[in-house]
Amino acid sequence: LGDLLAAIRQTPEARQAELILAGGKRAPNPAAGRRQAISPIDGSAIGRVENADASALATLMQEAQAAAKLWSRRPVEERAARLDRAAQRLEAEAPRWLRLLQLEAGKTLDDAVAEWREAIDFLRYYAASARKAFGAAPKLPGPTGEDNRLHCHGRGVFVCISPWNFPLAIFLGQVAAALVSGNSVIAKPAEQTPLIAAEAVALLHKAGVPAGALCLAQGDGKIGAALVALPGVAGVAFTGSVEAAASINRALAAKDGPIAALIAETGGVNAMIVDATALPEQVADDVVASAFRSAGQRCSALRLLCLQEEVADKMLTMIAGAARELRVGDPRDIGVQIGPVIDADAKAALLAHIEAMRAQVQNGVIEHFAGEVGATAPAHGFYVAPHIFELASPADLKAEVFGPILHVVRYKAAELDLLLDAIEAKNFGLTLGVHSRIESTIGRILERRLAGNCYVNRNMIGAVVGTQPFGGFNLSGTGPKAGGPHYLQRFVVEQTVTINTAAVGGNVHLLNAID
Ligand code: UN1
Repeated sequence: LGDLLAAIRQTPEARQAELILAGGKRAPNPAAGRRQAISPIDGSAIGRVENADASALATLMQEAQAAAKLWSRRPVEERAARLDRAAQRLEAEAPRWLRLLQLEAGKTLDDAVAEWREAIDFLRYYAASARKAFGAAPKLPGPTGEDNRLHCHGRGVFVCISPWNFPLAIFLGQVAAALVSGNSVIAKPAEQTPLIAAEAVALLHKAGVPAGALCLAQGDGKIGAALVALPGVAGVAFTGSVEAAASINRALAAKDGPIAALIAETGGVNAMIVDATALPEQVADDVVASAFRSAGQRCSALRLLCLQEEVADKMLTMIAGAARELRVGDPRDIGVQIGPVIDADAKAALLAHIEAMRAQVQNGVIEHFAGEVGATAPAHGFYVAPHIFELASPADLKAEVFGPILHVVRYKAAELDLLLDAIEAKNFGLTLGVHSRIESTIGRILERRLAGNCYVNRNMIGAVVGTQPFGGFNLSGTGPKAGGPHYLQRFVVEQTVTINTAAVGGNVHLLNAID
């Protein structure tokens, strides 16, 4: 770890300056935009970052546009091969990526491994998808004497704005999808995880992605907003809060010129419904994993547990018992299951929520479980212990609480439809869990189409690329699903070419060769 720390301390500033330079321009006054990268494990500085200069973004866009013209004309195979090369390198360099994920994002080793694996999967999956979808354009049915084909081309410049909770996998997933589809990218990673982003960009550059085709603009939401507002943005891929997605949507709509594509993945107030036939041990395991793993910092995480009243007390006792076993502390300690939340603001907001819940006893709120931060947790880290609060009604949970705090409601079997109405009324639609051994109940719940990812009799996190395409609808996002067969389609424009072969038959092959 010492070596890694030394390496990180040396490189980010230089690399960031280099990356901004590669994008066209170095900030005229670098000191103004310089800041420290902080580890949530102990609040220490682990690197320095140079923020993008808002006044240089127009130049960055010009560079990215120029690069897009060349990059989009490279054969699909060449673009895909660069993703595969990056995947290979990422796989070979496991220790340093895992340590970086632990250090900058506060991940446990389990979570770091899962994310690193997911990042590799995204690179390979999108490379394979692009070969399949954008390789040779097959001849479409039509009259003789005519050649009809559908070609796909990159849209131009994509702005990719990614979150801190999957700083490697979601960052690389968005960027890889945009690149392999023939776009150039300006990436704006979360301000909490700049080092991982800078390293991921370097990985792709080393794998042969041209510097101008992938530019990095570090900074906070203001830089993101400035990027989105630039003329020339052909598309935005965004993962983060509902509020930020709405403001990006408004900003894109307010611009003159071509309509940009928006792919937004946001949050959810994700429910799990547990009926009286569910297996209690399994429920306890799955609830604890879904609500508390990754310190609850997944958009897929369980937020609202709905227990059929006959089994509620027993289930709560078992869940609290399982939660009591969780150790909260330094995620590098292999015996710890819950690491820190991402920063001081997140910790303060979660602690405020816990206090607000405790102040609502008169509204029927019951505190069923309050965990403790382990005695060995580093003093200046951002640790929040898991908590379980029962609410009087599902309507009492108004918004996504992004941390290890679980809310519970009881329901009567005869009022299942009312419960489903209440979940639907929240207007989210990301993940849903069901625990039941009655097929008709499962069917009745699934039939309501309450979420983009539904999990039956298992936990509700950790969607696998290519196996469980991930993403929601309504307030939870636009689709298409990440790691799914339709994702890349949103990154391209389609062009139908019809050729009268009697006149220029010889050109058909040439056209097909152009990507
Ligand atoms: C997110 O937390 O922003 O299924 C989305 C899962 C992950 C969630 C990623 N793919 O748990």
